[in-house]
Amino acid sequence: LRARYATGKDLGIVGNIDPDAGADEARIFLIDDNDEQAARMISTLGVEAHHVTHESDPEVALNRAREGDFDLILVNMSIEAMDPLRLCSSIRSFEETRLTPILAIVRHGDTRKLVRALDIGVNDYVTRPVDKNELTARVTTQLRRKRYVDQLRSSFQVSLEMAVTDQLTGLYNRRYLASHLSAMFDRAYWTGRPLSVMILDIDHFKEVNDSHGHDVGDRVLKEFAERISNSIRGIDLACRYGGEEFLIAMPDTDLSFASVVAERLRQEIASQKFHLNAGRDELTVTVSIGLASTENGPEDDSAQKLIKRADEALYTAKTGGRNRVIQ
Ligand code: GH3
Ligand code: MG
Ligand code: MG
Ligand code: MG
Repeated sequence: LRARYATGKDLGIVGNIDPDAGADEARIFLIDDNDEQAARMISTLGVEAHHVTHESDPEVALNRAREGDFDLILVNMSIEAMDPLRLCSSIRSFEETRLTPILAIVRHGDTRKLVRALDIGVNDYVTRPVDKNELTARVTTQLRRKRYVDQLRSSFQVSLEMAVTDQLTGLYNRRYLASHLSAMFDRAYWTGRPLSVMILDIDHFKEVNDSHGHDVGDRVLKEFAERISNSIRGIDLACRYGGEEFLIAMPDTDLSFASVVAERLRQEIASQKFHLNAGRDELTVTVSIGLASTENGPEDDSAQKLIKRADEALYTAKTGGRNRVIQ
């Protein structure tokens, strides 16, 4: 998640869609069993510095289309070894080429085939004999559109990830937790399986900031989040709940198992020192943990109540002396 977020950010694409970015490096796939016509098209497209791959066997072409990561696929609609309409609809149905634009090459006057091709999802067409300028113009249009859609999609992906991710730690943020935890709760409710929640609050964290500075505090939070991530299962949900507070939701987990996990985590935090300043300094950090589980009683009728009870247990852990797990 973090890697993709960083990649999107590096591209600088948020709010900055430029359909001409990288315009000269298009990969075009030409499926045509008419070698003479194919050669003419390749030389026309070559002038635009596009990289053209040609395949005359439609069966082979289907596999190459899926593997080639092409920006545009040109299909001769008079190809003989396979129904070209079936060829186009297969290209549309594959996950890898679902969104790849298809430009059909249609015999002049073959309106019936053209209409069916457009119906299947072919994006545009040129008629045979192919006019060089028209081919270039229509290819350029499709490539621009493809680049625009690609950029929109990755920009949307970045926004989506930013909306659910805590910037400092890379964990989910509290906003995401709200929606996801109630879904987890509903599932636990209907399946009758336990759901446990633990809230972790670093002890005397203000003192870490006061004696080592805010940057060191940030680094401790990052490492703390990493240790949490490394100690939970794939189905568990970890989020940064507040400044130095974290929440872990564990589906299919009863209170006794959750307390084993929490106790192991507490001990690991307290015993493994946090390394600061490139390993020159070490710092001991402790954490207090409050636990609650759906199996505790019928009063657990919402995710909010579950959190509230974990929070109350955390308060007891704090007032009881910190560095402990309370359920
Ligand atoms: P307690 O054991 O009662 O939890 O004591 P505490 O000092 O951890 O609790 P308190 O709530 O008094 O202080 C939390 C501190 O966490 C205060 C705040 O400056 C710090 N903090 C919150 N968010 C961040 C952050 O993103 N970075 C850093 N460095 N510090 C943060
Ligand atoms: Mg706190
Ligand atoms: Mg506090
Ligand atoms: Mg604290």
